[in-house]
Amino acid sequence: MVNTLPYTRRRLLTRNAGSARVGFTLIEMLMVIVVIGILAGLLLVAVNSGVRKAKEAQITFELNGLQTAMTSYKQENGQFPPTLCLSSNEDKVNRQQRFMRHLRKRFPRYIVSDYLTVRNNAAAYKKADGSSPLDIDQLDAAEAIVFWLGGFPDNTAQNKLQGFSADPTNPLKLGGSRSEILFEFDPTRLTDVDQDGWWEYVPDGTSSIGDQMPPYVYFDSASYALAPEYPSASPGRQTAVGPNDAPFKLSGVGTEWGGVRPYATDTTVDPMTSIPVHFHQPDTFQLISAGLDAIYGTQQLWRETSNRTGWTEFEEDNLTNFSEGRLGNLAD
Ligand SMILES: [Ca+2]
Ligand SMILES: [Ca+2]
Repeated sequence: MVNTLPYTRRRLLTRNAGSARVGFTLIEMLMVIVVIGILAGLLLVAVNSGVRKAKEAQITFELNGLQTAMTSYKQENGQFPPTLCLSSNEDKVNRQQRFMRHLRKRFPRYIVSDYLTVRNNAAAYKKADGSSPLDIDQLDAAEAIVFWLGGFPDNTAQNKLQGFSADPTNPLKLGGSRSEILFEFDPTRLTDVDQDGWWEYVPDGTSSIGDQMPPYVYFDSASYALAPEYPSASPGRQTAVGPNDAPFKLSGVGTEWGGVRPYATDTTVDPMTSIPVHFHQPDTFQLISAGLDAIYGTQQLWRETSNRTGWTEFEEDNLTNFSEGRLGNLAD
């Protein structure tokens, strides 16, 4: 319609419209900047939250895979693999006997009567850097996962786990045909932070606070029933580890996660040892990731209800095989 007006009339309309707006005022500019700032902040929060959720989903997925592998392990071998570190206060001979009992159950044709022979056979376990483990009865709550599900490395720079020898009379030797492995470990995430020669397996990525992720840990209920002691010192680790120690936060060589303990369902303790006796998941096992805060926490009390007495903020984001998400979510 404007085009039907005479030329001068159109010029007037255009000039009037233009003179009404010569630019943004300072206040308008500031408002725009503030709005952009708020939007950017919201976007950043959304992105961070999305990244966090994606990382947690990845860990949960892997925990489910580890759980399936442990279940297959029991179907094939009659029992879940033992956690020896639970009993690090236990007499060393008892611990070695428990280890031997499990080996005989799993490899009935592996005829060895003494632990020393087993230990010497296990010395074949060498990593790509050529280092050997300290001792097979020192497998801790993190290392047990890698050893029992993954077996021995192939001794190349790949750090790839190849299961156990298919020779039933010496499953601990290297080379030859191998038994099927139950879980495919990502070689790039095998680590040995405590430098004892046994690998641990860490979740993918770094924590949300920038630390290296602590490894997955595993506790089986049968071991706990036999030796319900929280882990204490093991070679290369700091000593005093007790129920009241600081939360374990992995930040490099020399620190440790030996203090991480299985969850109990209530505060009932053994009167002699003051150790919680009611293992959560009493017939199976617990797999625990410290979550993205990289801290396991100290209270070890699993709450089905909203009563969080004794629950620390560090437990809130822990991921386990006995919950669908963070522990904190399910405690509400
Ligand atoms: Ca290790
Ligand atoms: Ca945590």
